[in-house]
Amino acid sequence: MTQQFKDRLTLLQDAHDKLIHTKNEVDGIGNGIYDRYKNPVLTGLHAPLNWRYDMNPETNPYLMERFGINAAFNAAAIKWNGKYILIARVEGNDRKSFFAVAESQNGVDNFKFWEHPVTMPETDEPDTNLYDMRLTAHEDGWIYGLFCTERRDPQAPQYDQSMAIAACGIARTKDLVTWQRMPDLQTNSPQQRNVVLHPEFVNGKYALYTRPQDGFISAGKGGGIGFGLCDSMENAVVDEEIIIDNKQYHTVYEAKNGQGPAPIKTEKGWLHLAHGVRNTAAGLRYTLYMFMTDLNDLTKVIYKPAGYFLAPEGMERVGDVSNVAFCNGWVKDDNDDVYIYYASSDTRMHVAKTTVDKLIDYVTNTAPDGLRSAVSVNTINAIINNNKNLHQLQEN
Ligand code: M1P
Repeated sequence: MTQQFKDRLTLLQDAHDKLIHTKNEVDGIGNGIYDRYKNPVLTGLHAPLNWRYDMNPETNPYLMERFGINAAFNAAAIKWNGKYILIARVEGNDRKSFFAVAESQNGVDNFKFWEHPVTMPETDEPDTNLYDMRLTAHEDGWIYGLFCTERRDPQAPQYDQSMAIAACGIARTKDLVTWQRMPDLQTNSPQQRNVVLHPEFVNGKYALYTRPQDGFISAGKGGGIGFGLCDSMENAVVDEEIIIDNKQYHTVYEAKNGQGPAPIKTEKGWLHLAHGVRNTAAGLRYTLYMFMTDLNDLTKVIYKPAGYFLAPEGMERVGDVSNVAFCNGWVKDDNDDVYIYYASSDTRMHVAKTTVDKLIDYVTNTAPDGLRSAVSVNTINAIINNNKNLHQLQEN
């Protein structure tokens, strides 16, 4: 082993060690709804060195990277054996995504990948690309991972190498290491992404949030967050999808939307976090928004604050697909703290921390979208006038 090799190895190891042991802290005064943290919790550079480098000086004398990791983003999340677990979409320089588990003791820093990425079994129709898992600890005793499986459209003409079909892949596990793969979800929609399993049975059936869509990117006649029931996850078929939260003109979910992680049950209703997409001259803009559904009727939205809950800010705005905030994982702790794991610009993972109480307050007390500028002005005026009255009361 040459001195050059040794020195380079030390530099690489020190930099990696420093990155994964950097302490995180709350960023600024925030908006009172949640606290953002300063550093990303997971990036491509968090990938272990021995995934990326052949450490043998004989076969890799320059200690050059043999497998580049481009990004780590859109992670599912769960609290597992007392640890905060992310199952990230890790993307190689070759543009193929795969899943990899990372864990942290406190949920905000020191996330460390497990030794190997997830080996996800394939169906008879191999996946070209896998991404955006949603984890659900279902009351049937299994942990399900639902994700997007993407394959080239078999109808695509030879000259078109971009036409793809997105479907919902389904796998389940008891230990997050060994996964049982089941057939992909069948629905009446030509494309499916952002499919999420509800954690409880509904009338003895599995309940799924779906996102019917006509094209790979464009929602077309589809779009909206759908809801459907199926008898079994071993051969999951949803015959009917009811749209519970539609796309809407001149909102942050004008072009399309999709359910984020599985909803959180509270005494007031089910808390949902979703992403909304609108088009701009600079391309699509993805932000997160929230709504609440009825405890007894999961298809009924009972609260929905106007606009976005979280939008990409600062460095979050830039990445492989800029201007994107995306969330498919959150953790509710036993003390009702909530860790929201969101990705920025298809590149890295962040955390924002809040509580169930704050989220209920936000969802139930923020005015809904009036869908017209004049209604927004009325909402601001109502706040101003209340504050004025409060001021006068305090003076008297
Ligand atoms: O690039 C932004 C996102 O685009 C897709 O999301 P959706 O179908 O909801 O618009 C997905 O490819 C997602 O992974 C990606 O973050």
